[in-house]
Amino acid sequence: MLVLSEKQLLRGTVGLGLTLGTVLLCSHVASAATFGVSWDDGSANSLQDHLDALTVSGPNIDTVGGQTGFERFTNTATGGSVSTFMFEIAGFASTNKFGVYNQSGQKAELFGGINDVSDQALISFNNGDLGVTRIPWAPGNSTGLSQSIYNGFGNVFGFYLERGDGTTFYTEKSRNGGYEQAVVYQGNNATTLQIPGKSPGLFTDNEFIIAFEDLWLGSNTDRDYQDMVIMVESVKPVPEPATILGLGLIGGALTLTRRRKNS
Ligand SMILES: [Ca+2]
Ligand SMILES: [Ca+2]
Ligand SMILES: [Ca+2]
Repeated sequence: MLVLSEKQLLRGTVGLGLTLGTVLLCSHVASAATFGVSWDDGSANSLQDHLDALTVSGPNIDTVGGQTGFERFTNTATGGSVSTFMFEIAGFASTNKFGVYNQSGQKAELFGGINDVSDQALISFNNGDLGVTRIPWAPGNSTGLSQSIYNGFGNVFGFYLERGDGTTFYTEKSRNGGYEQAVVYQGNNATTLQIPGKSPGLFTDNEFIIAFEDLWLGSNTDRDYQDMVIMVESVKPVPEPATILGLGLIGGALTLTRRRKNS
C-alpha cells in the first residue's frame, strides 16, 4: 500500500493547487476586457492614450496585458486610503458617481459629478466603520469639501460607478451580469506618472488604477473604459477564487493525512 508522508502530500497538493490556479488564471486572461474604438472622438481618446499622456518616464502602462482581474479589496495597516481622480471622458461625466461598496451592496460615494481631475477622497477604516473625506484640488473646481461616516460598512469592498439614471456597475463581474465593466491595473514600481495638479510620482505596487466603462457590455457600448478613471492607494486585493481553491485543497489534504495517522 502506498502511504504518502504529510510533506509528500503537501508537495503534491501544492502542485495541484498551482496547476488549478494556472488553469483558472489562463481562462481569466482569456476573458480579459477587450477595447473598442471610443465614441468620444476615438482616434486619440483610448484609455491607453490618456494613461500614456500622464506617463513622465518608465514603461507605459499596458492597458491590455496589464489587466489584473482584481475585483475586491481590503485595507492595509495605516487604516486609511487616498483615491485621486485621474480623468473621465464620457457624455455622463457630470452625473456619474464613483465609490466603494461592501458585500451587502451598501455604497460609500468617493466622487460625484462635481468632481474632476486631481480631486481626492480619503477613506478611513475605523474598526468596521468607514469615513470618507472628499477634497477638491486645482485644476478644476475648487468647491465641495465634504465628509461622511458609514457605520458598520466593514473593510472588504469593491469599486462602483453609478450613472445619473441609477444604473450601477461594479468591479465584480458577477454583479454586472457577468460582464467586466471595469479594468484594474497595479503599480509596477517602474513607471512615473503625473496627474495634473499633483507632483510626479512612482506608480508603486500598493497603488491601483480603476477604469470604468459606463455603458453595459450586454448592450450597445463603445468599450473605451475611460468613462471614470481613479487611482487608489494603500489597499490590498482580497484572495482570488483560484487562491482560495488552492488553499482549501491543501487544508483538506492535511486534515485527511492527520486523520489517517491518528487512526
Ligand atoms: Ca468614454
Ligand atoms: Ca480638480
Ligand atoms: Ca464608454
